[in-house]
Amino acid sequence: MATQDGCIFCKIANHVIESDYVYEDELVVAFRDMSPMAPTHVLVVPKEHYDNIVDSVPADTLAAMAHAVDQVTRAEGIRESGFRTIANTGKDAGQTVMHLHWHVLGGETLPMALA
Ligand code: DGP
Repeated sequence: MATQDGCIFCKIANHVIESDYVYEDELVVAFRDMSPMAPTHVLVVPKEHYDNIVDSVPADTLAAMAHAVDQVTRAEGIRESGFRTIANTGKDAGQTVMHLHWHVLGGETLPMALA
């Protein structure tokens, strides 16, 4: 599993540092954002390190991330009411953690600008 020294999401995704996990499989974890911007605010994160969505992410990892979104939204009861999936990428988008992650937000009517 290729991880990057000093990367906080590598540590959380591989249980070097524990977090509030809501889903896990062989390739990805999902855990609650430490600064939630909605009643449900979960981060879907691959165990292997990729900087962002355009960092040659393998198809099986992207499929696992999509599957995790499906599982998390079912478990959180927001699948039918609706939710937003966001991948901030790079400086102009405000990406602060340089390890690929998708925000999953829901549980209320979401404002247009979030995360
Ligand atoms: P962004 O890079 O802007 O797409 O968002 C990164 C998000 O990660 C931000 O909402 C806060 C969250 N975050 C950063 N560090 C930690 C952490 O150590 N634990 C948890 N649970 N969330 C974190």
